[in-house]
Amino acid sequence: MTSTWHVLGSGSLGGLWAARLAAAGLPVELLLRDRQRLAEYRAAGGLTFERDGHCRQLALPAQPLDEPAPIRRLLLASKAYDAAAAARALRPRLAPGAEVILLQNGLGSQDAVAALLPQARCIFASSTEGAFRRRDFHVVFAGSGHTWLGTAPPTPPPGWLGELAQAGIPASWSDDILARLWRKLALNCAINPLTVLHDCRNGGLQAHAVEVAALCRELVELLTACGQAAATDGLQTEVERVIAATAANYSSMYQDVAAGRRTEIAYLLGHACREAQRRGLELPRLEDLARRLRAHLAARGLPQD
Ligand code: NAD
Ligand code: KPL
Repeated sequence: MTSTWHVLGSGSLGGLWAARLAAAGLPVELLLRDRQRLAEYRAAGGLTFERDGHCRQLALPAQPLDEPAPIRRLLLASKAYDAAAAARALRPRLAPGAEVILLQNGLGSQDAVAALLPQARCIFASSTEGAFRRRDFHVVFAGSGHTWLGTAPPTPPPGWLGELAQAGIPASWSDDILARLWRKLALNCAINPLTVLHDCRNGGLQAHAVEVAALCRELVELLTACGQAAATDGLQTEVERVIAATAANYSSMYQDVAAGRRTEIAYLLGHACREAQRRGLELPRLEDLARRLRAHLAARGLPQD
């Protein structure tokens, strides 16, 4: 018998997973912050899932975090800066050997959560799917992609991987999930902060190719020093390809800053700079980028971490 998919973070990606799992007939339970949030969810009539312009209302079961029932399988789909607090709140509910899927961008939050949950099997995820919230409890599927899942060190894939296929969630088990996460972090570091500082769409960075190339060289140096040489293969070419392929889009960090939302800088560029410092590496362009980005955030009254 399958375990219930407990989903914390009924935002963009959490909603996207919950809606597809439930539509496939799998048991899903949303975990909401408190009773007030639960009342708002019920008043909204459940979760609205929008795909290709069609909306579907899903009255998924939901409960507050402090419910006592044990959790065996958890999808933690919060922003990176909220993950540790969410894990701390759910720690008393996790059954021994519970599986916790960490669906956060960047690096740093996964280790923080794993340290808080020694009784759980923490599975890291890296996703290129796209979703956004039109309003509370209304999720829009914005772009197809793929999700890689894995543990560090690697372990055999879990039996429930087939449930993701059943739900139409494109996913694969990776024996080197850290390489996937580092590669995505490098892409995000080479693109996202510059789009904020140059106030441009991704394609606008084609006018700053020398700056992008210099950042890629430092990112290759950093990843290599971190034991992730395989993740540096063709990095600059891929960054240029992503810039061209997503030329008309605004990066996620650009969108966060434009909307006055906190960014995940601490888990992207901040993590890169901390790892460089820890290893005594001098990466002046990344350091300067981080300094300029923090100043930009501070000037807008946004958190610098
Ligand atoms: P989001 O802000 O849309 O959703 C996060 C949800 O978590 C929110 O609803 C928030 O209220 C909830 N939450 C946070 N702390 C909570 C707590 N203690 N209890 C209950 N709920 C809590 O974020 P998102 O866009 O889904 O992003 C999640 C992660 O996935 C991020 O790291 C992001 O970078 C990454 N990601 C997002 C996308 C995308 O297209 N949205 C794509 C790839 C990766
Ligand atoms: O992932 C991205 C983002 O905007 O966060 C891309 C499109 C790859 C740009 O870094």
